[in-house]
Amino acid sequence: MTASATKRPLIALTPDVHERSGGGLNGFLHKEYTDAVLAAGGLPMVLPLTDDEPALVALLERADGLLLTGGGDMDPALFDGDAANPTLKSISRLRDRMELFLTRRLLDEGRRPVLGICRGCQVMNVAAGGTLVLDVPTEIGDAVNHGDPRHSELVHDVSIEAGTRLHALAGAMTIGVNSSHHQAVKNVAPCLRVSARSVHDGVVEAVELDGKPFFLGVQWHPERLHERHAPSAALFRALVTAAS
Ligand SMILES: [Mn+2]
Repeated sequence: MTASATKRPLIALTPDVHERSGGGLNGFLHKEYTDAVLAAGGLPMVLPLTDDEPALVALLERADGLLLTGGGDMDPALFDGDAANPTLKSISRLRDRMELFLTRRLLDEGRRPVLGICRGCQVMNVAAGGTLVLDVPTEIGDAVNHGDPRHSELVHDVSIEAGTRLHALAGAMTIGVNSSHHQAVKNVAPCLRVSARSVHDGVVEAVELDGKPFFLGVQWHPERLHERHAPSAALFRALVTAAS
């Protein structure tokens, strides 16, 4: 039975943060994320930008799954990183608190699925006790350009680990991906495993939890590719199916 033949699962999405020029913050989300969830048969629900934990718990109770979206850097103090690193950008401690709370809650619950995209992949790793590369170009010599402005082009290859959930849903050992990140997973959290690496330089491009529940993060942007890139479409379908 397809997702649309029954009640369509409600997928909560975290908002990105925009600092207004006159002060204050906006929560917003690029349309590609909600379009990709709709195309996969889910109903997207963009969460308010808040760290009000009782409200987040109540919102999460309505949701069947969670999508952690892309955005700025996490505060390195969360994983003993160098807070003075000059490459850091767009840090929002409010967003960090919100997303770590939601992610840890579902990780502890162990029932509903979580998909992380770009920053979302990094949030999953930090939430579970891992660390991040603060800046791929300066910390990883001879890296390919992971900050490629051609956001909808397949700009580098990733090698997928056999036997992972990502391998099962991508249906290939090597796939091309887009890439607009300057950070990446460094030390993988104890409960997670690497499910893909950049072929050229070994940068971690996906992590996941072994077995159930569905808890998978990818470093690329499948929401910008899903209409014409089968492995990216499969990620959203897998999230919606796991939420059904
Ligand atoms: Mn990349």
